[in-house]
Amino acid sequence: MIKAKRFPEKFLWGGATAANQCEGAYLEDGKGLSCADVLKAGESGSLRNLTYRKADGTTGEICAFALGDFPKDAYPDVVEGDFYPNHMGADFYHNYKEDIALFAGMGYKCYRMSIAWSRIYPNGDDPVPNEKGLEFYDKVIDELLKYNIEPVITLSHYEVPLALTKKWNSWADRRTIDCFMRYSKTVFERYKDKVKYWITFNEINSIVFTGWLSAGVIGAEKQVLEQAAYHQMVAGASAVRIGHEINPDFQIGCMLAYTPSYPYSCKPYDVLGNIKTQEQAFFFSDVMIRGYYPSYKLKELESAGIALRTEAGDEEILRNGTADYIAISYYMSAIFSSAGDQLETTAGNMATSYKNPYLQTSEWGWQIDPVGLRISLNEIYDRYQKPIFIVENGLGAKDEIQENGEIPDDYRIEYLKKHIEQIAEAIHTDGVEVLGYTPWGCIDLVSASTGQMSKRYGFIYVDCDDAGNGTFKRYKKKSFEWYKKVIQSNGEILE
Ligand code: BGP
Repeated sequence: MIKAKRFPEKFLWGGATAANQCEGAYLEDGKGLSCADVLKAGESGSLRNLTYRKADGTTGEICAFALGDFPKDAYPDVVEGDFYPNHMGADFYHNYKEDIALFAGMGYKCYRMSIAWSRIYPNGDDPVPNEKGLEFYDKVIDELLKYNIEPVITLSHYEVPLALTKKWNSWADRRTIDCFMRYSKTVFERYKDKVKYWITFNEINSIVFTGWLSAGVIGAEKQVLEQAAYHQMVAGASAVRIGHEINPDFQIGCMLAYTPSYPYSCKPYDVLGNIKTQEQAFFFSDVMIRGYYPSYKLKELESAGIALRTEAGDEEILRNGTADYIAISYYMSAIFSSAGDQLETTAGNMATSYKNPYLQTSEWGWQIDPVGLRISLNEIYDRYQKPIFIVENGLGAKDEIQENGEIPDDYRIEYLKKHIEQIAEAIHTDGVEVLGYTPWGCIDLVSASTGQMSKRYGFIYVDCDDAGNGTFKRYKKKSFEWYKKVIQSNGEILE
């Protein structure tokens, strides 16, 4: 039996989901459309398309991860007859009581979820919030608290109200900051005595790879995406300040999709290029933790001929709204090589990577690297000395129910065990402050990148296939009982 060291007393074990991927009920109780609602499933595991409608009524689709050629006279929209997996998700909206009871059955200390902005402000800029939307989250949060599960809430997880894209291309326009502030204030005030942990934007650095999922932005021009990222960071810092005014005990984090990058060789240009690659993610946390645009970013913008549109007072907002902790998702590591195309590539979270000969990959080509998680924790903690919350990690796999009803997902247990061992090392050997661990998709849900249900991450199986057929009944996988023991022993028993 592997015995890891016990984790800190208040370590937050739990699981993570996002509203757009698990709730379903995409138009129920006054919810508006969001940027996730126009995404179809990708063909056999490839990246997803979004659908659009042109002014003359004709419709079409385009890869949501490459919007450079988005037609000028079109807007993203739901097209009758097409199938949109997020419209049903895992139907958490109608099953939240049963699902939370299952989370409690595993002994969760926390549950990372997101609030769908489009349930609260269906058009993004409505003058008053949709009470029905708030009532749903009242019920979910109260249900969690009933079991002493601490809610950890992401304000914006790949789910911008679609109306804001139609109006002014969403985060590319400064007016979206005010809309986001109105929304944040509404939920901060509503839950000020019930929720302590908040995250502003899911994987804020993902805007580099997907302006659509991340920010509801059409276009691939650097100018547009840099401006949208700027607006999100000003909004994130404002949310931290307003949140602390509403409740000084709030812990408000920023979040990165963290993929540590290794130089392919000790060639100085591999090492230098690797540093520059890592700055693409660190730029976001540098702003949100240190409170200002770093010099390397200013130089990069200058040499790209980009002048951001800013307003007086922005610098102060960024300086005074630094985040309390850093949340990360961690799935894989990557490699930087100055040799370019001569190396074999593999798929990854948002971006392709060079293949690392020392690592295995998942069925979707993501490189499995538990030590990379320890490396990440060290790199981030060394840079900021702020607590880190691992709010996503996990293995997407095709689980099969056996005839006897069991779902033997030993590969997932193995994956998570190896990662937890490395977290223990980071805490006990390296002295990193880690707040908690919430494996991704703790109940099966729709994949963000491919739209598949069959890319499953959960401890709980949901009977639904890629075409939305199934009973939506919930089944415990083998990993369910395993994770329960991990939590019960506070990380000491990993077998
Ligand atoms: C992260 C997202 C999640 C989630 C996860 C797994 O980047 O924050 O929303 O989906 O990746 O990715 P996928 O669903 O594409 O397998």
